[in-house]
Amino acid sequence: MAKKAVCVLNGEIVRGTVYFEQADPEAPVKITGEIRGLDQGLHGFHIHEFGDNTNGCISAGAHFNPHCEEHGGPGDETRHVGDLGNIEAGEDGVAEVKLCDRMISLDGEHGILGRTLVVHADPDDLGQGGHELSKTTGNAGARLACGVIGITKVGQ
Ligand SMILES: [Cu+2]
Ligand SMILES: [Zn+2]
Repeated sequence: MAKKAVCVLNGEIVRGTVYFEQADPEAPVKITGEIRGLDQGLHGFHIHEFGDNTNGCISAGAHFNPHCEEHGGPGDETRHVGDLGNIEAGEDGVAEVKLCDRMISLDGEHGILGRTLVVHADPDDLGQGGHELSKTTGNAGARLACGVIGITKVGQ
């Protein structure tokens, strides 16, 4: 059965709403939505391990990584489950999110419900930047906005 989830991203300036939809547990997850208040360009976009925002986005912990892999890009075989790559904002500071991912799920071992979606200040180098943080965070910089992913009504 189809499952649907939503995340309301809240930051000082950056705000947005992102939807996740999965037709069945084996299907890819469609990710759609809109995020505003960004600088033009690429911004790292990840699922972080914990659905905890008690001290802001920092409490969400590291990238969701149940298999202890290195950080990578969404198309890489070696990646964190939570590595969704980048979103791109236009001149107006708005990023239209339209992604499809085969690694995350709304169920089971790769389930993202109850975890945190984070938008970063800088581009994610997808593990290729040669920076000391490339293989852990993609050197994507500060956490501009985040929100916990929750179950929502299907067909909404
Ligand atoms: Cu992140
Ligand atoms: Zn990662």
